[in-house]
Amino acid sequence: MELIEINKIVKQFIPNVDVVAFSTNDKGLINQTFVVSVGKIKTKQFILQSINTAIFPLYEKGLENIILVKKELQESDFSYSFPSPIDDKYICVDEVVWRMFPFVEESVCYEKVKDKEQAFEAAKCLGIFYKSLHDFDAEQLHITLPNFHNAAFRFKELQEAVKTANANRLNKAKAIITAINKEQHVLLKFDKLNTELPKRVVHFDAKISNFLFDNKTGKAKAIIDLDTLMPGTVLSDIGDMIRTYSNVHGEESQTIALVKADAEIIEQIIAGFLSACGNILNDEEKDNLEFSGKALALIQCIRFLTDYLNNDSYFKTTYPEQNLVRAQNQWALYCSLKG
Ligand code: GN1
Ligand code: MG
Repeated sequence: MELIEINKIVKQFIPNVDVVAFSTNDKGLINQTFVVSVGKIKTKQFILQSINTAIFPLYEKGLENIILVKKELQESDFSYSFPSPIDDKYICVDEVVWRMFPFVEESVCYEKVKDKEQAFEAAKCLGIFYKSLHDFDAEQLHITLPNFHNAAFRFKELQEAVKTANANRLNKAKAIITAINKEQHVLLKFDKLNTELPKRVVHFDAKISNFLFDNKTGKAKAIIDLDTLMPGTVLSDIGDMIRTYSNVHGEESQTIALVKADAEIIEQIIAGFLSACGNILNDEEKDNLEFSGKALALIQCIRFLTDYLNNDSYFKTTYPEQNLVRAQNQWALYCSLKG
């Protein structure tokens, strides 16, 4: 993207300003994100993002979800930032859908969990988010990504991909596919729990880079990346937290032999979350928090492997075997998780 094009888009959100600089943020695997600086004497930063509409075809419904949740949080005592799209609007330029967010000042974003205190902090922030939305009827939200954490559906997608994959990729994926086939009981248990547990407002992508931290105190400051806000159960968020935070070398680590869940981090996630919202959870929810991490690692393993077999049509990649390596990483993590 050129500065001139970025400027044209930004002016549709904030007329009478000029973009003086911008940089690309390549952390997400789906949308494209830029940090833009506007104004000459005193510059101010914003986040400009184009939405991957192939993955989020119901993005307008997604915006309605964000607006509803924002309103509810504003009426509660939720004290963290919840940066939502400027003017509650998305615009379309040359068939690309754009939105802008305020930049959360004096904040830092981490790709991997720094230490167990940080895991506690993020989980506590999520707990307050759940508590603040406890009286909100989550079923009001649109389901913008049907079957997103439906384990049986993800397993079926893998089976479909096996049928159409090219021989070379299928051969490389074979060992993990055989291993996954023996773990279907975990997928069944996860889906069954999801039909039984209370429906809550779920973030559905609670990885560490979706929390921003104060650059001085290290305290959680904001919760971001709201495209996947949907009705769901607590298992999806705590499961994804465990899956991503306990994997201390990160989901992109290619040194598979080193991938192993860190038990202390898992303890801190659960402690931080319960410290903020333990009183709104029922026993079945509490009893299955640790299990959810194991289930989510398996589901994510299946998703990466399916995408590998589908020639990388979903997750962005930067090298040829990346989705296979990601699946191997998740598999190693899964094997090391209790539950
Ligand atoms: C995707 O783009 P990003 O990183 O926010 C994905 C998540 C996965 C994650 C794996 C809509 O999120 O479900 O857990 O990659 N989001 C979607 O890194 O599929
Ligand atoms: Mg996301």
